[in-house]
Amino acid sequence: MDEEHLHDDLHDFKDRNFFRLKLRSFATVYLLLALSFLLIFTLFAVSLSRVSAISSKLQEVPLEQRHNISGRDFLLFPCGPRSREWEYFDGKCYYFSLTRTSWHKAKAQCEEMHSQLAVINSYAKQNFVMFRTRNERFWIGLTDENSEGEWEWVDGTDYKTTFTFWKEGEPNNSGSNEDCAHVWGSGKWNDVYCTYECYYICEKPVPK
Ligand SMILES: [Ca+2]
Ligand SMILES: [Ca+2]
Repeated sequence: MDEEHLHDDLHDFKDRNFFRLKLRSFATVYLLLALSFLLIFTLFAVSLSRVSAISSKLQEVPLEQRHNISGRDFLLFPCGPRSREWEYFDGKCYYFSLTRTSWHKAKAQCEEMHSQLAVINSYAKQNFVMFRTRNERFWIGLTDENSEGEWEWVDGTDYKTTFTFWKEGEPNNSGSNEDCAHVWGSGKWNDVYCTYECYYICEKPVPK
C-alpha cells in the first residue's frame, strides 16, 4: 500500500515534472517561433529594400541607355540629332539658310536659333564656307554700319587683326550705301546694302 502510494506520488511528480517540461518546451517553441517571425520579417524587409533598390536601378537603365544613344548620336550628329540641318566644322555648328532675307533679319533669325551670323576668322573656315556656299551669296556677321569703313564682327572679334577675304576692289561702299558683308561669287566677300536679300550663315558652339 505504501509502496503503491509512493509510486503514485512518484507518478504525480513525474506528471508535474512532465508538464513543467512541456511548458518549458512550449515556451521554447514560442520563442523560436517569435525569433523566426522576426527573422522572416527582417529578411522580408531586407529583400523589399533590395527589390526597391533594383527597381529604382531598372528605372535608371533607360536613362543610361538614352545617354548611350545620345552619345552615339553625338558622334554622328555633333550639332544634335534633332538639329541635323546644322553642320559641324572645327568645333562649331553652322546653319546655311534656305531662304533669302536682309542682313538685319538674317541676324535676328540666327539669334532666334541661339546663334549668330558667321564670323569667318580663318582660312580653314573660309574654305569650309566656300565649299558649302558654292557661288551663292550668304550674309556673314560683318558690318560697317556704325562707322563707315570701320568693319565690325558681330561677336566682337577684332576686325583689324583677323583674317579677311574681300574680293578685289571690295569693300567699295558703292553708292555710299554698302554696310553689310556677304560671301559671293568664288566665296570672296563683298559689301552690299543691308536690305539686299540673300541667304545667310549662322554659327553656334557645339551644344552640350
Ligand atoms: Ca560701308
Ligand atoms: Ca561692294
